[in-house]
Amino acid sequence: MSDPQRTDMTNATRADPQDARRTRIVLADHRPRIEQLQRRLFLRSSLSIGALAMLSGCNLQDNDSLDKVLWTMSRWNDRVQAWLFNRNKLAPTYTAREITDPFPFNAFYPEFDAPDIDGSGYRLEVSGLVADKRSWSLAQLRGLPQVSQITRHVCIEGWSAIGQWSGVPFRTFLERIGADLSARYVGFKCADRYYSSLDMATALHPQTQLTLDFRNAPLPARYGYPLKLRVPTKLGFKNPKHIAAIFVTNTNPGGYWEDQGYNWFSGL
Ligand SMILES: Nc1nc2c(c(=O)[nH]1)N[C@H]1C(S)=C(S)[C@@H](COP(=O)(O)O)O[C@H]1N2
Ligand SMILES: [Mo]
Repeated sequence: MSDPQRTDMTNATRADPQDARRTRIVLADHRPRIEQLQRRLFLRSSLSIGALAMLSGCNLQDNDSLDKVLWTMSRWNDRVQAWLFNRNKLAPTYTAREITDPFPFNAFYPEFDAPDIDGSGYRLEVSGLVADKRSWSLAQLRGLPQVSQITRHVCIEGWSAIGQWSGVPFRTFLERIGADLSARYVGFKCADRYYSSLDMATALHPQTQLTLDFRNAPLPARYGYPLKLRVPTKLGFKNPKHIAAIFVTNTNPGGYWEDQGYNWFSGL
């Protein structure tokens, strides 16, 4: 990891030492966020924050403009990641012996607050750019072809764990509902007010799975009952649990963490 203060001050220093000092103070305040964004970029070789400040027309002197620069970086980062994303490259898979037990729980609330959903009355809502907007019961979802994977879940908070998830290949589901596969995004609304979204290429990736089971049994409440999306090519927060509704759209739906500054693409 390069030092953002050192690598990025060159332009600003040449322009005006006063500005450079103010910039350094602001950058120091936001160092973790900048480092998080920078890690996934190629700033070391291609673009400094100084250059980006000029591209985005910000002077990096107050929090508002720093936010603007960070959002500009993050949107540009999304485009680079989408362009680099290899539609056929598979995430590593593991053996049953390697499954992490107990598997960690995570959500924006403690485990005892995980929603308690009645599976018998459950219907998955479908909307947006799809031909067939009928809702789906769990029995109907279990009637679709099922696959299983043992993959690693990676949380941005610094832990990872290997789990086994089974369900419907998400591509199969999207084809079944007549989704417009040339649309840009698939959005997810969850029973706990969480929400997230994926680029269509990731939604169609062979390992992206509409998951009903964890370790060969229905998902327990803490891991997303009755339905979650398993996306082994993305960070954990792009794996929505307790899915209530799925929609296909050309407008980026954002997400719970995505809208608070976490990079939207967040590929692994
Ligand atoms: N509905 C919902 N889905 C969610 C979250 C959440 O708070 N609510 N947290 C996300 C995050 S940050 C992580 S790391 C994983 C955790 O999934 P797990 O409990 O199966 O480990 O769920 C993701 N999906
Ligand atoms: Mo996470």
